[in-house]
Amino acid sequence: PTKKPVVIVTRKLPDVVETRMCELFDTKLNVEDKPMTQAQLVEAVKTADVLVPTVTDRIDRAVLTQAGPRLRLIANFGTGVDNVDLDTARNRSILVTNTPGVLTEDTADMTMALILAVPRRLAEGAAYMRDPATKWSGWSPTWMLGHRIYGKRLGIIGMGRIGRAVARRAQAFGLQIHYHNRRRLPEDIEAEFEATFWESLDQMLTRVDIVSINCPHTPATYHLLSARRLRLLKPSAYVVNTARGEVIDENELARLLETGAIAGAGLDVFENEPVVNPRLLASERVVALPHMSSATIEGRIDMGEKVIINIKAFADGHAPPDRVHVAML
Ligand code: 8YV
Repeated sequence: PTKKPVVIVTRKLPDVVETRMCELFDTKLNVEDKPMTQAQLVEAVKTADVLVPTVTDRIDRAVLTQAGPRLRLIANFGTGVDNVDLDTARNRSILVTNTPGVLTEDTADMTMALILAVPRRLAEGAAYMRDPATKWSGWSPTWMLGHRIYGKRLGIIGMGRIGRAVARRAQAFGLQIHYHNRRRLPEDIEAEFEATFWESLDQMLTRVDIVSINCPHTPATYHLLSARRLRLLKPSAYVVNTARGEVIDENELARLLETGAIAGAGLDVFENEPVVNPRLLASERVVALPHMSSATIEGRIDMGEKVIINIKAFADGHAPPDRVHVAML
């Protein structure tokens, strides 16, 4: 039998995933689940055949240029690969794989939850009921009023798997689907969602009531919702982001929320995680979550299975099924 590949996992994964990985590979686990320092990542890539990082590990040029000759695969535990310097990996012939598909529905559920929660002030109401300082004085016809979802226009930025899964849910809630994507979708898919395509993101932003970010973070989408574009939104508009914080200019978003120039935001991701801009947290118009859209036990196990399938294919000398090509992004 051929030698098992040395696999270094940077964070604690579900037990079933770790057990299976230890059966199949010469696996080094991170039992403490403390994020590795850059120095520890450099040590890891010097000895591993395969590295399994997560969104919290910066696999940048400095790390990759110090990788040992054995390192051939970075099997990212996550769908977004903006934590990995793909160009340097390619130049050094290191394959990169991700975990697409298995967190689509969970992420779309959380996106929909935020689309509902922010305009309907769900978090505010729940916090009010729990706060021992506020004694509920009873119902009133003009109190805690939010805004109707039904019939509003949702503008989805990025109509990939997750964007479409959001569209499917949103349609059931009576939202009208608008979208911006690099490529227009085939007619039959557009028809399924009764979706309106906007080649111009600027034009879409002036017309929609809720914007949902569902694109990856790449050099091309960094601050796609720039200060200028955010100012195109109607004052009654909401922004929801379950993709990556870097896609939005957060400072401008905070400013617009403070001045009431937009109505609210539902944010599961932030520019400098785990540091969150305090101005966003101070705003009652914001529902903030700690990067948990894909955080289901089922999803994490599925992600682990994907990682295992990719490593196994690589170890058996086959092309890993979820290889990420720079041109795909
Ligand atoms: C994970 C994510 O929490 O897959 C992604 O892109 O952001 C999340 O699902 C994270 O990636 C785990 O590494």
